[in-house]
Amino acid sequence: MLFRSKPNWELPESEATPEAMFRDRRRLSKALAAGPLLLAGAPALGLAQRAFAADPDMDPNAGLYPAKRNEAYKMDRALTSEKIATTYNNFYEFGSQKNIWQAAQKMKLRPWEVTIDGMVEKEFTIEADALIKRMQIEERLYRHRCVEAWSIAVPWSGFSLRALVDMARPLSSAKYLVMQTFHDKEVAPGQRQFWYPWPYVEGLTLAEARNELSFICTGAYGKTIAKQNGAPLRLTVPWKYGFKSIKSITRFTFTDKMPKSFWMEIQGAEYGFWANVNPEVDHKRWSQATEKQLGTGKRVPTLLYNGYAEQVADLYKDMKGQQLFM
Ligand SMILES: Nc1nc2c(c(=O)[nH]1)N[C@H]1C(S)=C(S)[C@@H](COP(=O)(O)O)O[C@H]1N2
Ligand SMILES: [Mo]
Repeated sequence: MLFRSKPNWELPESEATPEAMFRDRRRLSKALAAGPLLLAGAPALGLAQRAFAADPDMDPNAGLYPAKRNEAYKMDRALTSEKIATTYNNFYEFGSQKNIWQAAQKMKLRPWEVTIDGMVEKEFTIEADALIKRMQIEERLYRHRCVEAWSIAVPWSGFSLRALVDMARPLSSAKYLVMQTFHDKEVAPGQRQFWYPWPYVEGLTLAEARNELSFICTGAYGKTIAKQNGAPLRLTVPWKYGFKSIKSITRFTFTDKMPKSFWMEIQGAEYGFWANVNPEVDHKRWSQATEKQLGTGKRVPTLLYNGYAEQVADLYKDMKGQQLFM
C-alpha cells in the first residue's frame, strides 16, 4: 500500500519554490515572457508556477550550485572536461551509442515524483525538487570507472545516500536498497526495445548504501546535473563499475531480498550484483587491468575498488566465497 502523505520533513509547497527560483533570474524572466500564452489555461497559478509551466527545465534549486566542496575526497588526476562528461555517455534508455546527450533532452524533469517504499516505517512519495531542498548539498570529486574500461573524473554535487536512508526509516528487517529509473517509452526510445528488461534497476546492500561514499548526484560542474548524466537524481558509487550508478531515479525500495539488476537480467554471467572494481579480475571478454582515461589519450592502471579501498574494503571482509568483482 502506497501512502501519499507528507512526511514531517517535507516543506509545504509554498515554501519549497519561489524564493530559490528568484536566484535564477535570467531563466525566470525568459519564462515569464512566455507567460501570457499560459494564462488562459491556468488563471490561478502564481508567478513561480507559471514560470515552471513555461519551462519545466528550470531548477528551483539552481542557487544551491556551485556547492561547497567536501575536501575529504581527494583527486589524484585531472578532472575530465565538462564537454566530454556530458557528450560521451551510457544511458541505454536513449540508445546504446555514446552520443545520446541530445536524445536525453526529451526527458521532462517537472513534475518528477520519487517514491520511497517497501520495508520502511511509512511509504511516501515526494517531488524531487522538494527532496533536494531538504538535503545538505556538497561537491565531491570522484573517479568513475566504466566496466568497458574507460574512466572519467567528475566534480559532482549532491547529498549522501545515507541521509536518504535515514529519512526513509527502513525496518530492521530490510537488507537491500533497490533503485529504479523512470519508465516512459514516449520519452525514451531505448525503452521501445522490448528485449531489454526495463525499467533499469540497481541495488545495494543497506551497509553499502550507508557507506560514506554512496552519493546521490543532483549537480555536476558547479550546476544542476545534465539530463544525460541522470537528472534529477543519480546514484554514484565510485568503487563499483559504472553500471551500478543508476540514473534518473524515481523509486527507492527497501527489501530483504537481493535484487536482480538490469544487467544481471541481460547477462548474469558477465555482470553481477557486487561489481566492485578490481584490476585482477577480468571481464569475460576483456582485461580490467587498465583503463582509458577519456580526454587524456592515456591508458593507466586500474586500482582495486577504483582507489577507494580505505573507505569500502571492510564491507567485504567476511564475504570470501562471493563473486565480489563482476
Ligand atoms: N538508467 C541508467 N543508468 C545508467 C546507465 C543506463 O544505461 N541507464 N548506464 C550506466 C553506465 S554503464 C555508466 S558507465 C554510467 C555512465 O554515466 P555518465 O554517462 O554520466 O558518465 O551510467 C550508468 N547508469
Ligand atoms: Mo558503464
